[in-house]
Amino acid sequence: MFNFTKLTEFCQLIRRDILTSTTTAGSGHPTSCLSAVELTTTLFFNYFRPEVDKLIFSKGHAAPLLYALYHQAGLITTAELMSLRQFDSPLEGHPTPRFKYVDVATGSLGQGLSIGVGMALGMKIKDDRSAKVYVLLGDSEMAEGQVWEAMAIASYYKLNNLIGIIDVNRLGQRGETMLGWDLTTYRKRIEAFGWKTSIIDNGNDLQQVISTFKLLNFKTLKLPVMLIARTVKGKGVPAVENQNGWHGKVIPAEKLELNKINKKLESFYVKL
Ligand SMILES: Cc1ncc(C[n+]2csc(CCOP(=O)(O)OP(=O)(O)O)c2C)c(N)n1
Ligand SMILES: [Mg+2]
Repeated sequence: MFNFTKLTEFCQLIRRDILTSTTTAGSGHPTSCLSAVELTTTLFFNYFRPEVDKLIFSKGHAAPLLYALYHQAGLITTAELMSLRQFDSPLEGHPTPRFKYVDVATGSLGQGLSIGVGMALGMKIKDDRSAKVYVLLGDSEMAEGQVWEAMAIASYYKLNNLIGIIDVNRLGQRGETMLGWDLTTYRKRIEAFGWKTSIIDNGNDLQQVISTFKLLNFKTLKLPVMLIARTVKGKGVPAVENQNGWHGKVIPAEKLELNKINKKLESFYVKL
């Protein structure tokens, strides 16, 4: 387990990785990555075990965040990270199994939870008791009917080894989602589908995220769980935070002052 200080450093480094890799590539979805940094960093460094568990980015356009996590874990090199979206690079704009830590291609929104259900069911059949499946979903993605079909199946089979996280950053591709930041309605609907839920009022507050994960106590779960977290799209780049019109757009290098960011963070550079 990493402590708060270490996870804070990871979050900073991961934000830098997201921004440098997408700005260098000249395309990608940095604002969609930035909202989920605290959620996924806590999960990845304190709970997720790459050799045992499964991690599915159903909101596949946040692939640079996934690659940044593996980079900070020391499992891919900086050169690999910076090859994002180049021809012949396994780090495609959306995750595919060409990247060695990914089992399934995602990016066509709505499909990841169904895949997670299949994996979680498979683990049960194999009696693989401690293995878990984690699925990251976007809030606009929740409009996809397939997500709700997956939820119905998951509770029917009591898949207590399946954990979903919804990154409720209020925004979709072009404007506010149907529910905006109405976490209570998400909760009511998801519980009606037979899931346990847990709300995180500020999913960009690392301490809150850590506490919520601790409280969940994965060992005693009886049902699939959905973490519903209110976040800010673009978190960490004030000029674009919570702004419509920045979906799928890279932050121009001159806005980022990348050299300054790199210099400032150099002393934090850590590897597992
Ligand atoms: C089935 C499908 N329809 C449309 C798209 C295009 N698309 C890519 S990202 C996106 C918006 C996603 O919003 P949200 O789920 O809230 O994720 P965020 O970027 O806000 O984290 C859309 C519509 C897609 N990838 N898949
Ligand atoms: Mg969204």
